[in-house]
Amino acid sequence: MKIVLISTLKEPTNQGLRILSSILKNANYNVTMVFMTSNKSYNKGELEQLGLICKNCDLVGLSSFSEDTIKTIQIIDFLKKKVKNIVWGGVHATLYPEDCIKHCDIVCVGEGEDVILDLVKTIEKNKSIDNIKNLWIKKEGTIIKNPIRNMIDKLDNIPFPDFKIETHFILKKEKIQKFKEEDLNGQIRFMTGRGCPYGCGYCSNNVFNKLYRGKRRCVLRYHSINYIINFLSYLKNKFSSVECLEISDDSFSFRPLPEIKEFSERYKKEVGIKFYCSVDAITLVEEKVKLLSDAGCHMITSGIQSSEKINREIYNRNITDKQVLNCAKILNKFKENLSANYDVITCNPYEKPEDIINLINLLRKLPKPYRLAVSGLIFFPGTDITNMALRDNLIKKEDLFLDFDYSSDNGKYLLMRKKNLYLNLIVTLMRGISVGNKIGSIHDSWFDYLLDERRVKKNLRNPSSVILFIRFWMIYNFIKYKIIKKIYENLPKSFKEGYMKVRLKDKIVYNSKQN
Ligand code: B12
Ligand code: SF4
Repeated sequence: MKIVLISTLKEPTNQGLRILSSILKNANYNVTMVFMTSNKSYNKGELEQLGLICKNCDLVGLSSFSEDTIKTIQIIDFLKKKVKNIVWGGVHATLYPEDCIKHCDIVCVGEGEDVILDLVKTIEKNKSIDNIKNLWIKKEGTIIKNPIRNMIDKLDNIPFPDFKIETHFILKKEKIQKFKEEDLNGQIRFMTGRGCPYGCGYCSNNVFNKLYRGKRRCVLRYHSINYIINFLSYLKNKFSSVECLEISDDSFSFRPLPEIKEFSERYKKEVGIKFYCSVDAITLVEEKVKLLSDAGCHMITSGIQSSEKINREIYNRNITDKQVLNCAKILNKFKENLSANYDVITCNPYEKPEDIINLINLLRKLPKPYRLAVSGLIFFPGTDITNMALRDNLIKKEDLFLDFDYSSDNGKYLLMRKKNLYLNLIVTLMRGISVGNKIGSIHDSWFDYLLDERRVKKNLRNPSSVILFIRFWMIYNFIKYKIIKKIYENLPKSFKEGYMKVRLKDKIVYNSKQN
């Protein structure tokens, strides 16, 4: 059987699909992987090239995030008449099978490891696929919704993700080409565990946790340190250009201290490339950061998201401002070698002005240097916040998979959400690097002026000057991200490192992959 697995993510990385590829290859199936990386819809030529790769294949498997929905549907529509079986899986298919099934006759909900093998074997035997667990199947106008199987308990039983890039293709500059080591961009990502017990109201884990209730032994599952080190050593030996690892676990600090100790000691000796990871303020302790920093961790990201009240009451995140500040204090102790990143969410329609002011004041208390990422609240299908906002008529169904470039479309997003525009703009302008006497683009001394009660009220009541500012700022961002950044990316690495050292006089660690 010939199988083609296609990722429509913008980056040529997809651990889930790579695992499915390994599973099928281990069962002796002929698998080709194609990374259809693109920021925009595909053109006819790109689809035709994909059509040639999929010619005479028995099954196409697609994997996407919600933001890749339009591109994924384009591929399905194009291949529909050429390929008999097309299955759509991944995070978006799991969150929103009701919509995916309108476009694709087979949709995989949840983890796909056992499903893909069942599906391929059943097709091979020419039997009915109607009863395969996790699959939704559209047949003669009806939809069969099969139940979910249990979650995989022992992650170590899963084979290593497929990095045999000789059988992979990538879309680059409108051409589908053989995947080369350089397409990894010097970086690998690996999720060493799965699951997050918090299930915050806006996050995909909120949906996974509901979906798998009663279908798993525990929410958090880990690969053993042995598995992780063996896999990473294999990649390091295979790809000499890889110089950075992202541990993509939702929170690496979920792991108990003895495991982090074992990981750090072995990683330093056996892998030894710089890495970064995310943590959560509840499980982070100083000893964990020390071990990770000693092992080569040079950047840690922690989610703040909102002020304590909104985190608790709207997002169902039981994280206190005290825990946030404590986490920041710990990270700051390692500032010589480690940069601290924080994430916050803006444009939440349930926030009141005082909630946003509380968030701004919390961010002002974080010890510098740090980097702040600010994203507009994305309404992922199926999450509690989305269901609540749909019920309250605050969003429309069309808002569920906005085709946005979240990194540079902040202005567009702010204008679209409208509510509390002035305060959300201040939070957005705080994004970026905070060092010396600045938080992002705002000077410390400006906050009293900006947050003056009368000024806040006036600008919230009549946001016309705020709108004008945002429009100019969008033009500035367009020039910065679409023109200057592109030129900067092509400059020699030594120049960029020198420039960043001068720019960040304070001791924030420069990470070339993040700039
Ligand atoms: C690593 C990661 C990334 C990495 C790489 C992605 C990757 N998949 O390798 C990078 C950094 C590129 C990334 C980027 C973004 N990410 Co991200 N990311 C993750 C993260 C932390 C882990 C993904 C992962 O590796 N999972 C492990 C694998 C094994 O699981 P899986 O991919 O779901 O695959 C399984 C099943 O889904 C299924 N399956 C998958 N594909 C297929 C296909 C078929 C045919 C079948 C049958 C089954 C199947 O089987 C797999 C094995 O069980 C998740 C959070 C999470 N907990 O999953 C967020 C997550 C996927 N990201 C998310 C988002 C929003 C983004 C960004 C848009 C963020 C932003 N604001 O910019 C960007 C995308 C922009 C861009 N430029 O690409 C959201 C997506 C939500 C959604 N509804 O789409 C998630 C879920 C986090 C969240 N907020 O809830 N991300
Ligand atoms: S802590 Fe992070 S990963 Fe876990 S549910 Fe909340 S947002 Fe998602």
